[in-house]
Amino acid sequence: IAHLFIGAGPGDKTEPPRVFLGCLRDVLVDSHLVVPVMSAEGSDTQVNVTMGCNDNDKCDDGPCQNRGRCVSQGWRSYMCECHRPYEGGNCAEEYITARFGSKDLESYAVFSIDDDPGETLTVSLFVRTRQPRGLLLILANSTSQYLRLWLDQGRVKIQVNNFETLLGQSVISDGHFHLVTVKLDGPEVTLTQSAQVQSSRPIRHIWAHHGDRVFVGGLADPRASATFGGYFKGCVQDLRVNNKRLQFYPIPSFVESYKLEQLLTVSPGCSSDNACAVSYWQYTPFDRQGRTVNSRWIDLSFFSLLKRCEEVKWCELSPCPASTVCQQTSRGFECLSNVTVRPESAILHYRNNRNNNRTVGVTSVSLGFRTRQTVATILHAQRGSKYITVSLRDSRVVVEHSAGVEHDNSSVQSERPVSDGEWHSVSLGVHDRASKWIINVDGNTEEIFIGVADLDFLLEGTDIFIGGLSLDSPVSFSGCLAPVEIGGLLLPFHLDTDLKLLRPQEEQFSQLNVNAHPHYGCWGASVCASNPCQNQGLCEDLFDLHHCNCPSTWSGSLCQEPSDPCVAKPCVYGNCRNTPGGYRCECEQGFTGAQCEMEVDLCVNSNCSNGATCLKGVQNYSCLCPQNLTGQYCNLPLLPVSKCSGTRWNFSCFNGGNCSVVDDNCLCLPGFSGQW
Ligand SMILES: *C1O[C@H](CO)[C@@H](O)[C@H](O)[C@H]1NC(C)=O
Ligand SMILES: *[C@@H]1O[C@H](CO)[C@@H](O)[C@H](O)[C@H]1NC(C)=O
Ligand SMILES: *[C@@H]1O[C@H](CO)[C@@H](O)[C@H](O)[C@H]1NC(C)=O
Ligand SMILES: *[C@@H]1O[C@H](CO)[C@@H](O)[C@H](O)[C@H]1NC(C)=O
Ligand SMILES: *[C@@H]1O[C@H](CO)[C@@H](O)[C@H](O)[C@H]1NC(C)=O
Ligand SMILES: *[C@@H]1O[C@H](CO)[C@@H](O)[C@H](O)[C@H]1NC(C)=O
Ligand SMILES: *[C@@H]1O[C@H](CO)[C@@H](O)[C@H](O)[C@H]1NC(C)=O
Ligand SMILES: *[C@@H]1O[C@H](CO)[C@@H](O)[C@H](O)[C@H]1NC(C)=O
Ligand SMILES: *[C@@H]1O[C@H](CO)[C@@H](O)[C@H](O)[C@H]1NC(C)=O
Ligand SMILES: *[C@@H]1O[C@H](CO)[C@@H](O)[C@H](O)[C@H]1NC(C)=O
Repeated sequence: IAHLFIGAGPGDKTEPPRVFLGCLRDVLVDSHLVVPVMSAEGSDTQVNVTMGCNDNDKCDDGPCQNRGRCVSQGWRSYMCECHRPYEGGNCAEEYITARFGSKDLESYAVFSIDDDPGETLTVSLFVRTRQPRGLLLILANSTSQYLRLWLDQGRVKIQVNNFETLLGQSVISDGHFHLVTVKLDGPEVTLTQSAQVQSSRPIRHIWAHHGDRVFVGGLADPRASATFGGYFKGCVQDLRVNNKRLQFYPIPSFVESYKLEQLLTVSPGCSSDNACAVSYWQYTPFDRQGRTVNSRWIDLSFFSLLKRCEEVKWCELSPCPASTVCQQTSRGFECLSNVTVRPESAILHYRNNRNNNRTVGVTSVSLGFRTRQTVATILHAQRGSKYITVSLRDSRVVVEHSAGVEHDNSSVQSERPVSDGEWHSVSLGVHDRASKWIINVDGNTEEIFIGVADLDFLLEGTDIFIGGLSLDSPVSFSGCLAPVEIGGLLLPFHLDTDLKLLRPQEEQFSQLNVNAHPHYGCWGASVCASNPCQNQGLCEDLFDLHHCNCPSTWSGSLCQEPSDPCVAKPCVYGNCRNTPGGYRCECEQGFTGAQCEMEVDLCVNSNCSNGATCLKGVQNYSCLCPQNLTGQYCNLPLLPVSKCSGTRWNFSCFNGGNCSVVDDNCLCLPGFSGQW
């Protein structure tokens, strides 16, 4: 009994086995087909042989995750070249990030070098932080810390042999991950950040040996750590010395790693202790469960994944009262609304919460309004001799301003009237080239200030009033206001206590007058409620102004006057005459109808008789008679030339005989006969 092996030899124990990988067909032994044949079930004569020949490149399926590069290995297998920090056969695993300095605790990790890395040493790691200072890593033997890495003003600083230092160019403390690589190659050290060489310099040789230690994030001694910026606060991921990993938390895949000796208050993951929430707590009355005195509450888990207030999607927490629109701002949110201010409500009073250290001054003021008032104060603020007032005078916008210097005051008035009950916008902005101000009304540039405008005082704790001149003065504005903005900050129409969350932005205006009860939204006065229109007139609300749509018989602003119907000239071909409660048309000849709009058809009831044809003429008709009729209405016979009548004077019937029109013969009196 002989054995024939196809595709692999007997007992091939080489690793990997030298087996044939591919397709075979038409394998004949003495004209017996041996391949391909189906072997019996359970037989071991065919192993890993399948019918058909349809293998494809395994890389076609894109097996490598996280942008890993697929490399075909023959027909059946592939290899993924992973990008850092991904690992594993399919690059599906990620090195577990270590969080240092959580809750401002001192934290560090220590690894031991258990081989001889030699003369060339490459240390690389991902770093994420917002702290400009902090100790990243120290390599030390029993006598010397021969390599130190720390952050100084947000940049990586390196010191080799206690002596030679090197500083990165770009700042990495921006909250993003940065791959930092330090290469000590013989007499030179090079710092690379995210594939960009930052700097390099010559050094004295260093040697890393078995037993050396790697300190990450700090040293056991806080004072020693403080020399290099203190304990690191941030995240480290995928730390490597040469090609060996320094894993804080092992991943399932096997990778060659140096041994972790110690891990102090380091935690896995890279959740921050969220700067936003922390600073948010500092000035909000929330308790730690997120509840407040007003039983406003927020879901704290919302913050746990986040870092900065800018990254919180505040509006998703629905912080604004109904009827307002939540708008995300760069560091928080605002509740936008329109508001109706009436003399019976109170002045709105604002103050900015910061009165110092603002780096950017006020370069714009904008507001919108809708009113029918011709004279009113909209906005007023004064600090010492500086002031600004936006008001209406003679239906026009007036902006008065003084920068506090004598004679450096100005007053400008818009050209177009704005008291028409429509929305209008007013904005003041710095003209970009000069330090002059431009006033815009409804997008039209109206005027350029002559003086030097300085509105920064509006942010310096100045009282700002909307609707009047001061808290004690009566409200002089009546109408609606759209959001008012000063220096990019909104003057909210709501009190802070109306919001479900306090606004987190550091800089903000607050509405301070708890007695102001403005009506949210824009509501005109109820001008039609008392139904001022008389005589069934319909009242139309035109915002603080009504209009009566009168029935035809009434006129006047309240439909109070009977209307003169003849004014409308209702008679088309005729004269209009007023009658009690209406009018009458006296038509011209040939016209008829209530408005004399119809031409009279004279033929309809014509006197044309005996089948005569009526012919229409101008205001008249005539009759076209059949042949044997005549007369105006064709009612007279047209006699033929009569034998007897035609001869009446000389051949008339004799002896009293009459000439018959019927047969033109003489009708004789009794006693007479004959033709005549
Ligand atoms: C008969 O009368 C006609 C017209 O009246 C006249 O022209 C004619 O001369 C008269 N003939 C005789 C014979 O009188
Ligand atoms: C058959 O293929 C499987 C999967 O590729 C492999 O694990 C097994 O070792 C193969 N069998 C032999 C005898 O080579
Ligand atoms: C420690 O490292 C430095 C720098 O490589 C070297 O000069 C020194 O001999 C080392 N000391 C020990 C005990 O290995
Ligand atoms: C304010 O009123 C204007 C005009 O009616 C409207 O377009 C705008 O949406 C309103 N704003 C808010 C926040 O309700
Ligand atoms: C304002 O700025 C000064 C100097 O720049 C600083 O000393 C002070 O602490 C700052 N105040 C606030 C409240 O930020
Ligand atoms: C400007 O100031 C002067 C006094 O300094 C004052 O008399 C004048 O009325 C002011 N003009 C305006 C427009 O406010
Ligand atoms: C028809 O004749 C009568 C009697 O002469 C007259 O009163 C009437 O106006 C005539 N009608 C028309 C349409 O001419
Ligand atoms: C038509 O005109 C004639 C002549 O002008 C007049 O005698 C007659 O009465 C008119 N008929 C009608 C129906 O107006
Ligand atoms: C007029 O002539 C028609 C036929 O043309 C005839 O039927 C009718 O009787 C005549 N009328 C008179 C008054 O002669
Ligand atoms: C002829 O006419 C007259 C007047 O109309 C009449 O009095 C007389 O009787 C008539 N004669 C005959 C024969 O019909």
